[in-house]
Amino acid sequence: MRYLKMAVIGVFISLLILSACRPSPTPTPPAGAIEVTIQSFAFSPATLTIKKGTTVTWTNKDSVPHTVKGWGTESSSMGAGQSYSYKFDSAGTYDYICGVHPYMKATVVVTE
Ligand SMILES: [Cu+2]
Repeated sequence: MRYLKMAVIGVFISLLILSACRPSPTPTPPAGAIEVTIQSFAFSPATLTIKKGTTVTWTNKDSVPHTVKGWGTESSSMGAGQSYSYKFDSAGTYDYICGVHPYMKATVVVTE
């Protein structure tokens, strides 16, 4: 019985140590996370200025699919309510369009 008791205490202590190592249970949104809305066949805001290292999330609020296409990359097709995120690590001007509707144009300006 003594061994069982010690084993239980050992497991309890291990769990305590493990839980102390885990990040806090309430995840804070990443600093400087920015949202772009796709609605009525337009990106809003059309020009966005952010600091480098910022993640931008596009969310499609139209019922038709859109993409984010530019700087040599393209998101997969976003259906209604779907999102796409991209982290801008380098300063510069990033022009982009929707691959499905190339007349949809917008820009992300990334500063140092
Ligand atoms: Cu589109």
